[in-house]
Amino acid sequence: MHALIVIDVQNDFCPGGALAVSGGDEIVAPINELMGEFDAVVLTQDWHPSGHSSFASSHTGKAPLEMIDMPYGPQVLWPDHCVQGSKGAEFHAGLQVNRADLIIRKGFRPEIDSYSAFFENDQTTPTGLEGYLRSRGITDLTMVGLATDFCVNFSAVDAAQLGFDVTVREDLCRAIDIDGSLAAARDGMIKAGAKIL
Ligand code: VGL
Ligand code: ZN
Repeated sequence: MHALIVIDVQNDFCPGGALAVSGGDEIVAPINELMGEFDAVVLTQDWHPSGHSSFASSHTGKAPLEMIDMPYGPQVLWPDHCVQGSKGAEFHAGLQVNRADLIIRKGFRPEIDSYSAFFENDQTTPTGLEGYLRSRGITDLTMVGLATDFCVNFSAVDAAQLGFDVTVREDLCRAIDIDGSLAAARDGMIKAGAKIL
């Protein structure tokens, strides 16, 4: 059983959004076309309360893309994005959301960020996705979405470490790429055992 995992194809990660990823909207139509080839389709949705601890605006004197030390380790600070219930948190209007079997939300705990679809950034708090996939007998995952070097990367590494057979369709992902983060993400995904296409 093979699932397509569509990571964070939301307005705030597309051109015009609060944390726009260059070309983020280009992947929407080809992702829709791919959905029919899988036994299951799962969408993830970055879903932060306002004032989330990953927002630079929540830390006096900090600007977006600066780093901060959280109890669980270093954390990049972001512009306010994907605030629960906002337009920016909605999926891109062209994405075929109706074809999803499951939508999993992440990043809803104020004090902890969650890039990965499987574990929050403390690398221990589960989102529940692993249990869903296993109980459906899903062993293989193809990952697409935004952004290659953050949420796709963390999701792919966790999935590979959990023992899923993971393929990242890099042509159906777009990256933020700060300070070599894309190259580092590629290395990390390959080391974890994910295949990059
Ligand atoms: C993401 C930064 C902050 C992502 C989410 O979807 O890659 N990046 N929140
Ligand atoms: Zn986020």
